[in-house]
Amino acid sequence: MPEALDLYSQLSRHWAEKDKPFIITRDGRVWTYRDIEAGSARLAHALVSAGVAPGDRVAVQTDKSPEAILLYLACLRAGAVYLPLNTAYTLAELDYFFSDAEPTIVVVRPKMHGEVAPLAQRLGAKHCLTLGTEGDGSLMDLTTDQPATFANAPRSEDDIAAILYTSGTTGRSKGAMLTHGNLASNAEALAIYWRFTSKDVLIHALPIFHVHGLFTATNVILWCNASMLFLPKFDADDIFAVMPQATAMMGVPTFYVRLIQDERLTPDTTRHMRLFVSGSAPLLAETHRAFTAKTGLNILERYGMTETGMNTSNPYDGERVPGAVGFPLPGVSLRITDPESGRELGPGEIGMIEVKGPNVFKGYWRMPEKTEAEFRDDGYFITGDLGRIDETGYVHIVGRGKDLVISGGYNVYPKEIESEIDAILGVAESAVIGVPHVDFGEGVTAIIVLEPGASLKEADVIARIKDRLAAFKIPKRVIFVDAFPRNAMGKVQKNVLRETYAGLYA
Ligand code: MCA
Ligand code: AMP
Repeated sequence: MPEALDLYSQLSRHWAEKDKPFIITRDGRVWTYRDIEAGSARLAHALVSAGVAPGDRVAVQTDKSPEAILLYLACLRAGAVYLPLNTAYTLAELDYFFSDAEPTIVVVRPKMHGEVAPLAQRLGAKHCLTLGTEGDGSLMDLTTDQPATFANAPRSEDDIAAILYTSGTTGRSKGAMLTHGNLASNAEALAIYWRFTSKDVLIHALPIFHVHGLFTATNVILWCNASMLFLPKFDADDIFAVMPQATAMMGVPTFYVRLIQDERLTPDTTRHMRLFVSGSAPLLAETHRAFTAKTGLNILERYGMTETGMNTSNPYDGERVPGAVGFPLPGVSLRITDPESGRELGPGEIGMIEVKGPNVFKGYWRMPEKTEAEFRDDGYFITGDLGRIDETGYVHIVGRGKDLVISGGYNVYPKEIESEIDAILGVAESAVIGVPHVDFGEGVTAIIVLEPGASLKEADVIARIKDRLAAFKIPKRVIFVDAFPRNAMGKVQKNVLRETYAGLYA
């Protein structure tokens, strides 16, 4: 019989040590590989009993817990499409995701059931179930008496394993369809490139609703039959408490900015660690160097996207260059092109980063035109990031062709915030920009021109939008101006605004 190529089969093939801990929580609870096989089987039965068929979407907005990871595995096994959602998303945002993805089942935090269930029902979900952080909730109730084995739904490499929403420059979020093959190929490439083995113990402090925490971190650990120290969120006390048991950590630059300010970061506290990985946003060269000065260790920076998983990485053995994102991963082709013509550019020239490989997604959910627009005829995906390849082959990201702010590793598309602000009575127009921020890398900042006679204040603007947008998208500052700087075409010059307010969060 040919080997099954669905992600769960590919991961579980590596689980030789069944009694090995997969997840260890801060309070010492352990889920072994045997436990996750049984637990995900019970949850897969629960999903099927709730009416989930292969290809159906299961939308999940829950707090981080081992059971939430089991639910992800259960979806893979049932052939369902896992659709994780940031816990910061508001009801207005959920409305859009549910309308677009039409999930069969919605799983939410117990405290949110009252608010979300009517919305889920109105938008056609069969059930709105709950999952708490202590193995509680109506989803877990459905697992009682379910068998500990499950016949996995047959899935091919090309079937969709997950949809992750990523905002677009137009303000409307797009669901990136990631296949079993996309996720498996990236897990394998990273496990090999970063030398993960079953002896590794990863500090996992990232959220599990984005590619970084869910796929890059968790799938690599699953691929290697390794372990993770599972923390609810980034907390320096927790990180230092578990570090003596760990060998590796993956984080966004904000993790490292915070760690270098902590006097506990020393060669001694990090002596057990073989690898620190950074990604999701640019790691400042000064942060890289400060970390090395304090620990003697070099952070390994890599570059990825929701649509592609990881594309490039600094080398494990060779030089990890501060400010560079390294080389294309094995199997990934990367080129720099002229953004207008698509013509390939030479070494050192700055242009659009395009990638192709088994990691690159299948397309945007129910958006064939948008999908087509972001691929070249020869299959390369246009990332929207501007970069160059230096003479030694290292890729450098030099900016973004897309109007995007990255705050603490979360993407914020200005258009979405501007649309909400522009709808406020008294606002003539707004421009949302990212301004250097010591902690978050970039701070979301709104610049507003008011209608004549209007008298809105910063707090009024925040109050009007905070129930509609996730908290991380809310501007850290709102600034009022008489007029925007414009170019000859009348377009607002955001680069001039970024320069003007560059010192705002210094
Ligand atoms: C929290 N807040 C934020 C952010 N996080 N504001 C701006 N940007 C943020 N990232 C706000 C909260 O709403 C709250 O506001 C206040 O800050 C404190 O909240 P708290 O929860 O205490 O914040 P924190 O725990 O300090 O979180 C900061 C964090 C976290 C550790 C940087 O945001 C984080 O873990 N980020 C990782 C994101 C991530 O995994 N990205 C990967 C995307 P208020 O006080 O007003 O309520 S995947 C990806 O990008 C690609 C594929 C890739 O390459 O990886
Ligand atoms: P997302 O849409 O959340 O997957 O964010 C992907 C974007 O994050 C990329 O297109 C880049 O703009 C940015 N990004 C990820 N990793 C890095 C990195 N190491 N350096 C600079 N930007 C990065």
